[in-house]
Amino acid sequence: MSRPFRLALVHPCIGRRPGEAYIKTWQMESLPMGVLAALTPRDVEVRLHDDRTEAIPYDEPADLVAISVETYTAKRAYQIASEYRRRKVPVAMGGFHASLVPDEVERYAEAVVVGEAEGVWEEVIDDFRHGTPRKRYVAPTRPSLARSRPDRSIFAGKRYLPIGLVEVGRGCGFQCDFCAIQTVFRRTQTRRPEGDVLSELSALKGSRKLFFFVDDNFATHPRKTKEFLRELEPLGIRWVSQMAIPAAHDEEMLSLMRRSGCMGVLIGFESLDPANLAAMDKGFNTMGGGYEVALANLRKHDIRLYGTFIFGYDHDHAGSFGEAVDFAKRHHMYIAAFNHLTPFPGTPLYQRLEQEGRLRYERWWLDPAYRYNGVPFHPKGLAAEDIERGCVAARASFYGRRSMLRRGMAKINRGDGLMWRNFWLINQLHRADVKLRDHWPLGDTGYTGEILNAG
Ligand code: B12
Repeated sequence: MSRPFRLALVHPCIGRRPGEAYIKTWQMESLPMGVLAALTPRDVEVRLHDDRTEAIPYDEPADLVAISVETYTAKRAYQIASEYRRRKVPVAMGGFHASLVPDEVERYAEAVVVGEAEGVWEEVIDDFRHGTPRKRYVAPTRPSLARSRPDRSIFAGKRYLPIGLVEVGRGCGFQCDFCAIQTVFRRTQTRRPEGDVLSELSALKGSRKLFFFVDDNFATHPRKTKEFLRELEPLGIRWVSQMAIPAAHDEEMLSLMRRSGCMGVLIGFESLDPANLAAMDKGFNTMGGGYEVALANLRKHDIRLYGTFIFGYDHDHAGSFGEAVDFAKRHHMYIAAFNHLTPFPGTPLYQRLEQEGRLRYERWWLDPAYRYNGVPFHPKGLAAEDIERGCVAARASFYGRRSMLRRGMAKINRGDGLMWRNFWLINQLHRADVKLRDHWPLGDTGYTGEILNAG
């Protein structure tokens, strides 16, 4: 009898300094790998190696390695691929970066999948099994997500944060100029069958106290979202997700969200300056009376906030950081992110900065001098270093002890026992990350081998 085909799935980390622990807040279940495992024919032997939580056993026999590549993890993914290539194991790559810049990724992979895995992955496996792989596979535009329930058996024994990641829909209808989502999904959203999501949640309910719906914009289709929330309510779970401001002006939506167990949402405020918002094609953030009205609505429905802010658009100035931090503190945000603007390849932002000659590196994600938190372009009005320092100072202030205490004692954050306990844990983790993340390397700095191109 012939032995089964062996597939190794690899989720790369962004990078590491040997001997140092990886960023804790980034260690969550790998849904791309879970979905890939689910799409893989049953007679294939599948293993997951998560580079964020464990060492990769390169010498364990494998017939094919599949690596998920994001822009921040590209350098590390190419290092890992080289290790396998040295052992004559072929590598397939996919994911956001592969979809954004397939010509680059193709240099380091025997096969690259552009777009979603649904609809092409079985063909990729079949071709490798028969020794006839193609160099590039392009997914049909927006395949059905009917078979996208992740196979979580591959997560067994991995030490992920205890939050259940579940997808309801994929994509977002807006076109913010910095966002990789709109570039890859062209402003469309597809949704998993509701029954499938609900049965996945029912099965996980006993082992997860909190769920994270990883949708790019949970409320993209208000009518369908409301239908889903009505079905969700009887399950009695706690959940958090991500959405855009318009939903915060829809009180029926907020009420349904709360009743179905919504504990909080991530909202991209990005900037307090309408001129910056207009420049990023996110003018809709100021709709319906602006942030204060939206935030009052969320408070009224007891929905906590994870606010995210971006710095580096042309109208930012030295005071922008302090203004955003004060705003986040004043509104007692549960957590908040203060990041520099990042030009991801393929986005309208990247093209604009490239045309204006403002990119500091040819490809920042592969440049040996580039580190996490480095501003990879020439901003206007502020120096790149001012933005880097401003972001770190904003995080340090927001996660400072006094701010944590004030926010932690606010009514909105105390309202639920589990979420209140989590508040201290999560804020502590983010507090520790402020220093750790700054200048975190891309790629493993201990990697001494060559980066090997695929044939
Ligand atoms: C949840 C999430 C997180 C979570 C955890 C993710 C995890 N598992 O560890 C947290 C909050 C930790 C996080 C952190 C960050 N994230 Co994030 N995250 C997401 C989000 C919202 C969902 C990811 C997900 O699980 N999707 C569901 C799975 C099933 O979809 P998928 O990953 O796209 O995979 C499909 C295809 O891409 C393809 N595919 C993927 N891999 C492979 C591999 C092969 C071989 C094949 C064939 C196919 C394939 O098939 C899959 C099924 O169709 C995405 C947005 C999105 N829609 O994906 C952003 C996203 C991936 N994150 C992004 C970023 C920038 C970050 C951060 C750098 C943010 C920051 N500044 O700190 C960090 C980096 C962390 C890290 N890489 O270690 C960007 C990446 C952009 C890019 N160009 O690469 C995204 C796309 C968001 C965005 N708006 O641009 N993130």
